[in-house]
Amino acid sequence: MTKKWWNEKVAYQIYPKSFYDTNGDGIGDLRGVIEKLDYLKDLGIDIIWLSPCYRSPLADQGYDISDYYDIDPRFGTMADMDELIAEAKKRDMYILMDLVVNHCSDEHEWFKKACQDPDGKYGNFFYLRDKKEGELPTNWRSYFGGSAWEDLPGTNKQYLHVFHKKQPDLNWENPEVREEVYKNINWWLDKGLGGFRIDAIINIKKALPLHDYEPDREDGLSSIHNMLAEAQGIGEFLGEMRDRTFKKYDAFSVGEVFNEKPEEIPDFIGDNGYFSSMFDFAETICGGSEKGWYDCRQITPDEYKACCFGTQRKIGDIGFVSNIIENHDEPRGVSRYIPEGDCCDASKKMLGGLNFMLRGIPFIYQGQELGMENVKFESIDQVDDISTLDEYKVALDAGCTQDEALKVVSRFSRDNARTPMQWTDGENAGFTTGKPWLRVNENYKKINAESQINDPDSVRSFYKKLIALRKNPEYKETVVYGALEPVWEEVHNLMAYYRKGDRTLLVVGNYQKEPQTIELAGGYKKILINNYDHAAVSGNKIELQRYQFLVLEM
Ligand code: TEU
Ligand code: CA
Repeated sequence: MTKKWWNEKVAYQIYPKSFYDTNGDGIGDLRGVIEKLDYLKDLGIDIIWLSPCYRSPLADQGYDISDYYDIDPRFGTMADMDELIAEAKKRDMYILMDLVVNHCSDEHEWFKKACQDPDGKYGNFFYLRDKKEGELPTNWRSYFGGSAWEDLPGTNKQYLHVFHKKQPDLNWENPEVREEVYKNINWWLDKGLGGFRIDAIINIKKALPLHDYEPDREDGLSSIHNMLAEAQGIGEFLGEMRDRTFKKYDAFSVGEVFNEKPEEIPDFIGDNGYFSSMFDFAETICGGSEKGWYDCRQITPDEYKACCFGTQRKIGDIGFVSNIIENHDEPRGVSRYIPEGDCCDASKKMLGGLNFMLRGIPFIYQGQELGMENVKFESIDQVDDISTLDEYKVALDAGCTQDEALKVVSRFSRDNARTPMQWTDGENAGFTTGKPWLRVNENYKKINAESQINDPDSVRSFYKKLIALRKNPEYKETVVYGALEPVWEEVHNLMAYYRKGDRTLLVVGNYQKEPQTIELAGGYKKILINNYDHAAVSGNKIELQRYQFLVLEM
């Protein structure tokens, strides 16, 4: 594996709408990101991924772009963006934008022109089919519920949207569409962007000709996954995109890739892969169900471990995955992966440590470094996210009571991650002086940045230690590039692995509230990280306390 500039970095995801509001309109903005750059630098962050802030109707919170060359006024101006890139650069930091090109917004001019002249140039930018009474072009269910087909306004045609109806799919088979995408990427890279996170990219290749699949729910529709499983040849698009854009700039690209086959991993993230890296979603997928969130379950510590190790084995030293415990589409990692009732500073640090020390690039989602938790929703009216609203309906249709439906969607709601960042214990958690666009989590008095920054025992200080270890010249080679070898894999509620480079580190987490003893083969040199202030060592044995996490140098 050829070493690249981004291998050693630590990345942080910002959801701009909920990060920091500087003008009191209740919506986070780019000036807010600029103001908090020093906060991130102090934490040790190098790469910042911004969820979309392009011009957008925000039907899917910016994942529906109406102008790829503009900033939405709610987030600021292009001048703010330029300043952000420059200020980041001053601090040796890189900005990534979100590349959302499976679809655009129905308010994009391409789509408007397609409506005006569906048989003209822009009609071919989308998947359009003639409308037939009582019959849909295919029986696909969009990710956000209902048919993936919608009437093309003012015409006798329908258009495809695998996500929301305000997110028409772009036709990647059309070379003109691809040219437009590459032009846009290069325009941004010319501005000095570090690269992109690439949204929902697996969806750009459809199985052609479009056709029906076996219905998989009562609604008679079929999940998009069934179509994707059959689609062939996405590599041609992705390779072309790499060569025409990222490669020329040595830019960093991280793909939102879901259903890759093991033999395709070198194509995706090997040397000269389509992307620099891709996210590991094994943990987020585990426990899932095609029926809907109401049928999903929490995963156990042993399953969590199996997912992480499964990915590590699959990737080996082919390349670098990007490791996460949460993002803007997922509930908070600490609420999801720590058994109910056990969420506390020790367990939060353990989970953070186990994930952070995996081989790959660590991505921290805003507030994760504070141990931010899921929200307690009291009513469905408090929910903003389109996906959660759909899943609530799915749960009701499946026979759940309103209370049960609220409970299941609360567990998985994307809004858990989208509540405002908790900066202080003051009004609105210090996020805004106005009315926050989404309710602040009521636990902000207990969980906030201000109270953690100078507390050496805080979750944030613990993340700082993990980051500092990754950057420590003595350990960097091992923490970044060292091989990962699972150990005591079959031991229940214990997750442990070696990282072997020019040194050997043992990373171990007691993933339960009961103590648990491990026995080392030989001695160890020192304890590099500990989420407790001591370790109960006797001879070669260590009695790990409730959710204790250690990194030992062997
Ligand atoms: O997500 C793509 C995706 O496949 C899912 O994570 C999906 O959002 C989720 O299952 C719905 O609950 C990306 C973005 O991360 C997401 O925020 C966008 O909504 C989506 O693409 C469409 O752009
Ligand atoms: Ca604002």
